[in-house]
Amino acid sequence: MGSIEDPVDDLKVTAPKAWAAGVPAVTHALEYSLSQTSPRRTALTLLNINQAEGIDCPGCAWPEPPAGKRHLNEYCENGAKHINDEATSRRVTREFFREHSIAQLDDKSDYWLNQQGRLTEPMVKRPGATHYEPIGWDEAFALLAAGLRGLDSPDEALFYVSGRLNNEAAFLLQLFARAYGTNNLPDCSNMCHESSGSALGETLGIGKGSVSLDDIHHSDLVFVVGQNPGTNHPRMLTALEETKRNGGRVVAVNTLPEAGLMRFKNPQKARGVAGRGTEITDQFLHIRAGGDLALFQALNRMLVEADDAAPGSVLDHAFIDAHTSGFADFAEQSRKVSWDDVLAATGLPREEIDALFDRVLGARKIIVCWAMGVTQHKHGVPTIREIVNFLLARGNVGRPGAGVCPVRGHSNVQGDRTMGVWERMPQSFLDALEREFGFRPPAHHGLDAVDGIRAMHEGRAKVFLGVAGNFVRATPDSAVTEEAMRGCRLTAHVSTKLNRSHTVCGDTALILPTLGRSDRDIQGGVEQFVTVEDSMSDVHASRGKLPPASPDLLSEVAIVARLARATLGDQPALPWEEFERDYGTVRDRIARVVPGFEDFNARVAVPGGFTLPNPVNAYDFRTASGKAQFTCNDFTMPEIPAGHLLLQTLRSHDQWNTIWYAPNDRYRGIRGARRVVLVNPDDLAGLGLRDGESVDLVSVWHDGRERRAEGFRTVSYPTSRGSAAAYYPETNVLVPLDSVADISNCPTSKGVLVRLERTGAARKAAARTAAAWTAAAVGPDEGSPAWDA
Ligand SMILES: Nc1nc2c(c(=O)[nH]1)N[C@H]1C(S)=C(S)[C@@H](COP(=O)(O)OP(=O)(O)OC[C@H]3O[C@@H](n4cnc5c(=O)[nH]c(N)nc54)[C@H](O)[C@@H]3O)O[C@H]1N2
Ligand SMILES: Nc1nc2c(c(=O)[nH]1)N[C@H]1C(S)=C(S)[C@@H](COP(=O)(O)OP(=O)(O)OC[C@H]3O[C@@H](n4cnc5c(=O)[nH]c(N)nc54)[C@H](O)[C@@H]3O)O[C@H]1N2
Ligand code: SF4
Ligand SMILES: [Mo]
Repeated sequence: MGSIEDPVDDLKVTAPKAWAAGVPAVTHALEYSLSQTSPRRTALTLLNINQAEGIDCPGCAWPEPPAGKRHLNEYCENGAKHINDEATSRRVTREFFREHSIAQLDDKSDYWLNQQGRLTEPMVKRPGATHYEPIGWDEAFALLAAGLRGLDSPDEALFYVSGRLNNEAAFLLQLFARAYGTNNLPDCSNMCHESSGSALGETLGIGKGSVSLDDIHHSDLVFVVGQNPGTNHPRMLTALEETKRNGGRVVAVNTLPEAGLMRFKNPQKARGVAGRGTEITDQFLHIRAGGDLALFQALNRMLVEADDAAPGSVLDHAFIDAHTSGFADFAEQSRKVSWDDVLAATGLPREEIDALFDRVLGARKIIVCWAMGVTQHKHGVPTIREIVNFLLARGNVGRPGAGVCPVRGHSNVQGDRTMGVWERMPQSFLDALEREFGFRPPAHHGLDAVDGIRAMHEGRAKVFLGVAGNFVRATPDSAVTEEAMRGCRLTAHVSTKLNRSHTVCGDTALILPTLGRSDRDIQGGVEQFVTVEDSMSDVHASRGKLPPASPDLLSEVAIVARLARATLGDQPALPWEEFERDYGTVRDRIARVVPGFEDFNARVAVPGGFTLPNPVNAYDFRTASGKAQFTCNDFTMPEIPAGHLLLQTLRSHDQWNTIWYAPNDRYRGIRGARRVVLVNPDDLAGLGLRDGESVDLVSVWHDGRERRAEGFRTVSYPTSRGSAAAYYPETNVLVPLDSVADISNCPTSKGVLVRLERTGAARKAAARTAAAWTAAAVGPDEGSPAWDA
């Protein structure tokens, strides 16, 4: 197969776009799809994606409209790219692994690794070997099983899950891990919406969103906080367009004026193709990084004070009295919020907050949506608690058109949690497993992603199994994580495509290739389907349509079932073969273990599936007090010492998490390069830097370890003062492992304190050190390389 070279670094910057989607989005989706596979396969995937009898989009977790109300093209540009990145015709074969040593592969970019195509057969790296070599499935399972059985304690193994995994395989994986004897089930949620789960579980009794698509459509006011839907949840713009058409308003709170927050041209509608599109945002609050807690504290103070002035006219006392606890303390704390603090933390003029407050007073039904701009901060959990306070105060929880909406990332990340992939599942779930399967799951909590890395690094964890995802690139502190991975006795990854987690591996390493969402899955001659749960708790089927990428692939269900059998034998006696043969038998077990899944097989057979009940919408709050909980949260804001910036590590338009498809970020006007750092022009000037200058990003953390990302170029950009933005995963090296959100342990990927050093300056400093060592003369000054914008 032809090798795909890295795009040449060739930065071009133009003005950020004022609108999202429209015709260019369709063109880009088709261009990428056709670069991967044939027009016929592209047509097949695109006709089936998100259709009731079709393939669930492997992209984000945004829900589909009810069956019968879907468009023929019920997908976005990025969904089309993701599915055809999976449906690619390119293949990674045993010859490929013979030609490329692991060291050579490790030198390649993440882009290059992904572009090689689909994995086709199981591979092993033996201790001391330089290359992966083929291995049969049975031997691969025996090797992994022996590795697991050879540990001193089951807690020396980690079972990582990424949110692409379907419900059936996720349920079996957690069953296997617990039958084996550990709750070590870290997942991508640990790095994503963990702060949402922590805050919502404590205050509302369930860690999920409470709204439906219909609620969004009929809300009076929708907040979109710390989220970039134009890129990351593109069909959310269709929903917000509908909100607008029904007379609702949208408020966006962001450190960047993202294109998708401003105006949307719906490519499925004539007016979106030809016209100006829909203004999405009625008010944009260009907030400082980490200022969201202060913003909601300010709104809460205003609500409480307005109600103090005219009791009963602002707050929903009937709701507060009947359904909540802790109001008096919350109100008292809110009255003390300092305006000086609020204005400093948000960087917003008082008039903008006043205008926002007027909108709030004018809205009976309010929804707050949020994503990584909120969860990945040190104070992500208190920020979300304060959002809950804000909604509870006017009774905006539990009724139509109102509620909490944490917008999930991966297509089945919410489902994987529902299935029990969590290191801290409640005892009631473990008891249900025991009743159903007749063994006692371990009760002590397992390790999450960050603690799992620490355990590997310290030699307390020795075997790592990753099912989907790219652990090495998704996690913080890349240098530390890589050491941790390389220190393992055995690492194994169930994957569709090659990635960094295969090149940074343990002493023995396995690549276990699997079917993707788009592949047809036949077991014992019978076509199987899998199920997923989206961000709004809709559960439905997904059926692959393409011939499998290789005859030697196994499904994820089959891999987990066979590994479990190889490891556990019949202790405990569980029907792993039956589970593999007929996924319906797995669903029967889920129906008996997981609340809300009664009659699972029958209800999921209906096109479009069913929606899990959210007790919050019946005013049933399963918290410690049995009521929705108001909380008191201390004011806090990130401290940014002079000469520093707070870096957020985020996604470009042309990437899916750790994998980038092209070095472009179309809506932000950046093309041809990813090692760029977006900085406010006034901050650039203050730092004595020019637009387009070559800099290293150096993170500042109290452990004294140097974390440096080299060779970035500054781009003068309208980000809020004091903040900078650069792409993940190139910048993960800068996020200290110990820098996590309070309570949730989520890495602070949106709040990394950095300084910018001229690349030339760094070289000069290095040269000076070298000179001091060798007492030789310093060479000619290279300065910073010439660059024109
Ligand atoms: N195309 C595409 N789609 C995706 C993904 C992908 O990689 N590519 N990933 C999926 C996954 S797993 C997830 S979790 C979601 C992520 O979806 P997002 O959360 O939208 O993803 P990020 O790119 O991390 O963007 C964070 C947003 O928060 C803003 N922000 C940063 N800091 C702050 C702050 O302090 N306050 C406020 N108010 N705003 C802030 C940033 O400017 C940016 O707009 O997307 C999912 N969908
Ligand atoms: N600095 C920084 N770090 C972050 C973030 C950030 O904003 N900034 N975001 C965090 C977030 S929100 C998340 S969710 C994580 C994402 O972390 P992960 O979910 O671990 O990463 P992905 O890039 O989605 O994983 C891509 C790989 O999944 C495999 N894959 C794809 N489809 C399938 C499938 O159907 N089955 C199987 N078995 N494998 C498949 C492919 O081999 C592919 O290479 O990253 C986190 N890390
Ligand atoms: S919005 Fe998300 S789920 Fe929908 S088509 Fe786009 S990527 Fe797929
Ligand atoms: Mo995510």
